[in-house]
Amino acid sequence: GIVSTFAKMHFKCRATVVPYLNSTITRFLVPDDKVPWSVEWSSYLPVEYTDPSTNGKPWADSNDLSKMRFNELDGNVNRKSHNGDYLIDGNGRPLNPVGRTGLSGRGILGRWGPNHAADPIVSRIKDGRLQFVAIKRKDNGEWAIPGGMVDPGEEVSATLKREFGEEALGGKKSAEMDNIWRNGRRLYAGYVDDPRNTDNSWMETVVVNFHDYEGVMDDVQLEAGDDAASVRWVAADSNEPLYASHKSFIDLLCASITI
Ligand code: RP5
Repeated sequence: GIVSTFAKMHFKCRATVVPYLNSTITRFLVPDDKVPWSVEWSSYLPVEYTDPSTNGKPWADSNDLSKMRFNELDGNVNRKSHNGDYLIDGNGRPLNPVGRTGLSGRGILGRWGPNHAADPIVSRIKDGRLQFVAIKRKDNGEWAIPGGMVDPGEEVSATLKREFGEEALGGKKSAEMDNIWRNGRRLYAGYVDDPRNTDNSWMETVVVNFHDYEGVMDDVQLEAGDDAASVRWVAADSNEPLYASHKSFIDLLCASITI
């Protein structure tokens, strides 16, 4: 099925046509057959990169990995993967569960190992077509589901509402949205093929669909905010490219809703 396919191979985090986000770094080229760590590749020389601007940030790990409890809940930082236990290499660094990315280090991500996010898909049927709310990301200009990082100790259900509010409702409170948040359906939990992933840091997410059966969203004013440059309804069956693995998530949505 869709899930097992896209969580077993990655493409966007191997791209060499564009430099790594906010840098001039280009990844070491990794062909498809060399992605799995189980395939020996003695001449593999990933580029080492940890964005210096992340150092000392409250949301970022230090570079002393010796005290981090990988594959566990480490204080209030969740270092467990949705995909089961991940490996630790000879230098004590977590290994990307899908495989090589051509870049080692933490990149621009905050955590060594999994970086947990949540993606709310707010959907409706309008004029006979399934639509969902999408935002345009400020970091790379791509259209995306308005997801975001789970704060340490935060419940995923809270992250979903908070991120949608910040990015798609301009940070404004909306009483109508309470009806939407009542019925969530989990579509996916696991690895994301995010362009920021490295050999040692990667994105994971929980995708939850909130389908508007009652036309509640007709009275909700969408407004871009925070990390979003714009917001709009997008037809789920349009073939618009989306950020990271988001197109696969929308495919799961399409497969689960009858029009
Ligand atoms: C993606 O990055 C996830 O699917 C989620 O949409 C997003 C979270 O990162 P930020 O939007 O906070 O940068 O991998």
